[in-house]
Amino acid sequence: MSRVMIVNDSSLEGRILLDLLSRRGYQVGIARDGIDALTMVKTFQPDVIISDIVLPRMSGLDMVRRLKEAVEDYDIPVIFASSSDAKHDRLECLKAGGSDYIQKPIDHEELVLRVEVALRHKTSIDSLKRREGILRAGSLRDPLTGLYNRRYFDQKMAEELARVDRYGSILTLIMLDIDHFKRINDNYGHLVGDKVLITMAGRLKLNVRATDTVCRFGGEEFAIIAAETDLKGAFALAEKMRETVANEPFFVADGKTLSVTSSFGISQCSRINETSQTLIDRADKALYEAKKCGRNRVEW
Ligand code: GH3
Ligand code: MG
Ligand code: MG
Ligand code: MG
Repeated sequence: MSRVMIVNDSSLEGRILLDLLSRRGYQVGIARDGIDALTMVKTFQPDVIISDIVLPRMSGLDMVRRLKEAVEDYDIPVIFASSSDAKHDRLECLKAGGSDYIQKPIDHEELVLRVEVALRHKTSIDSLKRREGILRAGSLRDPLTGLYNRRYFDQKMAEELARVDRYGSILTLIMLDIDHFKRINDNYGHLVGDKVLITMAGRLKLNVRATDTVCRFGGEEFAIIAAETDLKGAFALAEKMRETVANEPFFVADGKTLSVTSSFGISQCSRINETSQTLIDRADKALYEAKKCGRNRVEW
């Protein structure tokens, strides 16, 4: 079943589109504005997005720009809906990264056809990616979260360490471990645990720069390779992530939320006898300290 995400701040319009598309057999989710949508993309994982342009907090155009920056190989088609019939507005939508444009008031037959076209594109891109092995197990991606996996982490670390050697650049490693994750699984089940991991992955990705690499290191552990970042910068980044995790509840099922915290350990690359393993070991040690000191903390 294909998933359609509607980004619309009018509950009436949202409702009408939801009814229309649900009747056509789509699974439909509604986000109220660009900020909501950025989070929801990670949990709902839409195949196509239908978005207003003018929205509270973050516009539809900014939302797509952010998604393109934050999400590797971004490929979710976005149909913009607007009451403007100005050429300038249509062009802005396409420039921002939208794939299509529909004029309001929305003609239902036209919208359904445009959704079908967008889904055909998405499906062919997905199968192309599968063929390339990007989504296959044994590739460089973790299938649950879509993040890079341990194998990619090892490659990337080797590259970055070579850069440190050659150019004397700075490199830090941040390890993150979800606090008491076993309890989440035990109390709510593995599917909820999985959902927390997916949401976590999304929050981490949306909080790093393009030069940082977020990986699922294993289980409920994540690693962020922060290039050109010193200890102070990495600490600020880890603190920001810690807050993003701890301050906003995680949506796990219809309306149900969970509070989640996480602990962080940081190590900075030295130029002498440093290997991926020595960096991991020091970050792990710091992480252990963070756990020992009460969790929901950053240590280095
Ligand atoms: P701590 O605060 O000390 O880190 O406690 P914890 O419970 O998070 O630590 P522990 O390492 O004992 O537990 C990790 C749990 O993560 C155990 C394992 O079943 C669970 N886990 C690992 N991978 C997955 C996964 O892909 N999905 C789900 N749902 N659970 C997973
Ligand atoms: Mg762990
Ligand atoms: Mg553990
Ligand atoms: Mg843990």
